[in-house]
Amino acid sequence: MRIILLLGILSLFVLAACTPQSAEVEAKDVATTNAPSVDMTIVLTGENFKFVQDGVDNPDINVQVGQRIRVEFTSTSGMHDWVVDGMDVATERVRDGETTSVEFTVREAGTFEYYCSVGSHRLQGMKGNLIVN
Ligand SMILES: [Cu+2]
Repeated sequence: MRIILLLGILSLFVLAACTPQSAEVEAKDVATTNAPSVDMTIVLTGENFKFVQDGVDNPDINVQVGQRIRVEFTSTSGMHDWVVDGMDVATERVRDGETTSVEFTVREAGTFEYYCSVGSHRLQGMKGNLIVN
């Protein structure tokens, strides 16, 4: 009887010592690894052969190093995409009425040409400048 009581008390100590506290830690880690929030959303349309933002053709787009940028791009006529020269950034190609988007974080200051990579659209003037300050 004494032995059984002793074992019972011992097992309580063992259980208390082994109770994990790692569940809370893991939950915090998950919360901090969510996708970064967007600092600026740029809405652009494309047509033959120019980009338009708020009625401005091939606008200068000004952003800052460190910003998370989202570009929402819609073709209003023809097949187009939006590509940034010198950055690993490009949307899918979309046709009339289709919308796509791309998100990226700006890493480097400078002036980068954005353009449409379909056919000879870039040569025909479908381009502008992404200016990073
Ligand atoms: Cu195009």
